[in-house]
Amino acid sequence: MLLNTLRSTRVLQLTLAVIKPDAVAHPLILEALHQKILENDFIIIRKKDLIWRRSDSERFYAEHEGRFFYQRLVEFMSSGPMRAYILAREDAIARWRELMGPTKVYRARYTSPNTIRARYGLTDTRNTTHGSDSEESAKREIAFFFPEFSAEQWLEKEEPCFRAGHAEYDQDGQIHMPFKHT
Ligand code: 3AN
Repeated sequence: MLLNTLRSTRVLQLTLAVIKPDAVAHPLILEALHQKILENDFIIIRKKDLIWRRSDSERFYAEHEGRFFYQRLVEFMSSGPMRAYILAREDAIARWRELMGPTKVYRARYTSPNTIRARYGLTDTRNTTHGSDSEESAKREIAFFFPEFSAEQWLEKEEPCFRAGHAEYDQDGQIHMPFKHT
């Protein structure tokens, strides 16, 4: 099946999206977020369920060390299962961050009530999702969560298929798969 809605003239951008432990703990919220990704025409390139050790959490959030919320953030992010996605789309980074909404949940509820954090976030720390904020951080964060993934290889071998809409959604694996033309 051709994914016509996913056809794009511009090179697809990759981003890292994470569903944090507060949302993964609720299967219905996790499913709603997965559907939200699909409804917004993101292509799911990789998906991984994982649990962080505290040291992973500390490494990932090293830039926030010393901030008043750092300890609670690293504890929370290593407190239970989470889900990471590599997503592709035109303007994937900005679009995913737009869907997430502001970092602070109460601000999100006030200014952007339809965003993910406004709807499902619990507190400024337990705010449901993470998304890369630049191409540089997307590269770094994808490598952090998916060290086996080569963005260069993907760009060369798979991106053109996805961009042309030559892909299908695999219901079992819950990711999109490219298919090659004969
Ligand atoms: P974002 O995730 O929106 O890019 P960052 O990178 O500034 O925001 O913060 C990383 C994470 O740190 C946030 N997702 C949130 O969990 C936590 N955090 C940020 N600011 C606060 C705050 N003022 N109080 C509590 N937790 C915070």
